[in-house]
Amino acid sequence: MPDHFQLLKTDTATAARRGRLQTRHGVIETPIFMPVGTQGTVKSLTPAHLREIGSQIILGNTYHLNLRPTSELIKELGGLHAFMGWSGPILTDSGGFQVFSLAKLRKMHDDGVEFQSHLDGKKLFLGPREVMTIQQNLGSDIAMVIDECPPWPCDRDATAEACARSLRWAVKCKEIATDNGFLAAGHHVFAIVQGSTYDDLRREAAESLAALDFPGYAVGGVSVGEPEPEMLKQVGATTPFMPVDKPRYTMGLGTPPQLLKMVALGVDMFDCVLPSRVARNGLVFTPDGPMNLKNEKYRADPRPISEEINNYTTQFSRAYLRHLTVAGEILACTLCTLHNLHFYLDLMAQARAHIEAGDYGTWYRAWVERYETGAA
Ligand code: PRF
Repeated sequence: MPDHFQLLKTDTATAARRGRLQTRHGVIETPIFMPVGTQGTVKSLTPAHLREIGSQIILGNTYHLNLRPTSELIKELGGLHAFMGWSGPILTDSGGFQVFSLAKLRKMHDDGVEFQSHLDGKKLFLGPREVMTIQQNLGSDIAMVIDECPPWPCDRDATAEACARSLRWAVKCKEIATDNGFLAAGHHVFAIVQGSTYDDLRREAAESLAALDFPGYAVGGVSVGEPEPEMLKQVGATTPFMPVDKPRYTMGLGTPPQLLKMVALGVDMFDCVLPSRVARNGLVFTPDGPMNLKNEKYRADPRPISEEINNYTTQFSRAYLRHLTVAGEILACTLCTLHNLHFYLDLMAQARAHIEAGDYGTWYRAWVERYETGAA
């Protein structure tokens, strides 16, 4: 058992796991959701808000922070934790995926990807050396390797090529992090398993990466447009071949039921912009499904978003939250984001408690059933 990750309990009826991950900035109890702070801020919240709702770790983005204000500047100012006033753990994505979703004029090379900044058109390059340097400048607690995420759908040959390139890049990232002392200093580097919809390619990628003994492993290339059953099938085709004694992370998803279903498949860590993004549009989560605060039916509704949830936002009426949302007030973003992130963090706290109690399987199925049939 590696000393940075403790597997405290594995569920018997599902593949759910209860774990504990040690980082340079504290311990993370898993399963866990990581609020997304792409630009060095979880939009509309202060670090004090994040702590109040129980955030254990947040996510930052190499691609964005390196374009602006640059990782060199952040390093000069003491690293990302000091720069943004967040003293807890930070995971950073490597930037390869964001190049594909945001940048212009991309060109793939064997040693990295060439692209034009979506901000000012400047020509840039990201390869293993660059992403590891940037994440070291940021002071990331968990740095991701650079990978190539195939689009959906993607033919088998192109997928195999992306897997081969991602494996070469992962080897290089680990070498760099070993040689420059990043790993020895207690920072973690996670590998990413690609393979699109091809189970055998995912298995091969997972096994090759497992042999390299990374501190953690991610499922990449899911939730890129495929239907939910396909997404879950891919996660389920990957987790059995990931090391049991290392944390597992699915990148960039999903809805509350999807998180619970992935926990049942043996995933420990999640991030997603969904709860914070939809909050800014007046959509809030409840145990009976999502609630659109813009709906006219809440105009004079004195009740909180949910009687069962206790957070800062649930002291206010639906009518007040609807008013703020319809009026386009900044406070609407803050209150709805607080609520949605608290909802996700609390859902993971409930999952942890039920894995410990040994009834995760029955609990999560009942939770999903209520959420999916509810009329919030
Ligand atoms: N790779 C990286 N970041 C990601 C993804 C990926 O495949 C995804 C896909 N779900 C989201 N973010 N590096």
